[in-house]
Amino acid sequence: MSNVSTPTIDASLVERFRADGFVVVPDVFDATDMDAMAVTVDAAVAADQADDQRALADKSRYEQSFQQCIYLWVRDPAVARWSADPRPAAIAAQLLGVEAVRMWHDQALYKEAGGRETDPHQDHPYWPIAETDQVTAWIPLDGSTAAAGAMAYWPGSHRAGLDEFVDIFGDVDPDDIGSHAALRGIEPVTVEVPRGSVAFHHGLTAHRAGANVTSATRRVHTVIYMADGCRRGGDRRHPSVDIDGIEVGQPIDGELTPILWPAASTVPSVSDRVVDALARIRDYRQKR
Ligand SMILES: O=C(O)CCC(=O)C(=O)O
Repeated sequence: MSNVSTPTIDASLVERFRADGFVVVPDVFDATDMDAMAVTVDAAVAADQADDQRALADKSRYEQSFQQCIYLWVRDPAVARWSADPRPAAIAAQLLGVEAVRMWHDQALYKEAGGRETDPHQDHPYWPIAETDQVTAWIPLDGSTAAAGAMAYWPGSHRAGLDEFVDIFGDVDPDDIGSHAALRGIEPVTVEVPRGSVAFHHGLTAHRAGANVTSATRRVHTVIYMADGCRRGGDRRHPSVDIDGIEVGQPIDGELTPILWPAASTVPSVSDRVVDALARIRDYRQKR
């Protein structure tokens, strides 16, 4: 990990992120990186989904938006190498304007061919984190196109005073955050991301993704970063704080939330205790 050069991004990208709540940073990874990352994440997703042979039509409404494979880094050291890559972590720190960032968690989001749209939402309301200094790196392993389910963002929505839980997990259409009074007059912008580039969005930015009308799976890996020093903000359950016993008000600094920038000399890993605890609550996403 120590031999990759870490980018300092142009100030104009930081300004755009601060204004819009999202930004595409070009050429974070080269083609060799993307090939290797895709092979690695594909294998981890296949292992994660091995027991699930259901057709898309038999899945829940939420699962028809994407296969959500969370904490792949914990179970697969080959994925950990990519989830802990110092390049997007360094960019996340620059975007947030902080010295150090931790991982909140990683997840692959594979939208199958024919998969429905990802409903509009903000991320921060799903997380028991007091502060709102989080940013997601959304890394499309093939690049993203509107036809395959590119992301769309409401520019400036992270500054609109909105921190609204939208239940995208159930069987009925959720509230439409796009028609919230705080977002009046703002239209979502669909962003196609070239392969090797990374789209970053703030934890309060309202976003959605289109349906995948192509015949191939839209393959995306993501890493969520938070400023070091963020504290547990409530008792909403979440493995990233529950397993490490982080109490409300305490800084989030457990095994599951390692510092990713400044980069360590070795890829992070967790103890068997944490691996076992995570395996026991693999179905936590259905309980939200
Ligand atoms: O990839 C998607 O369809 C949605 C991604 C998303 O909501 C996120 O990364 O926060």
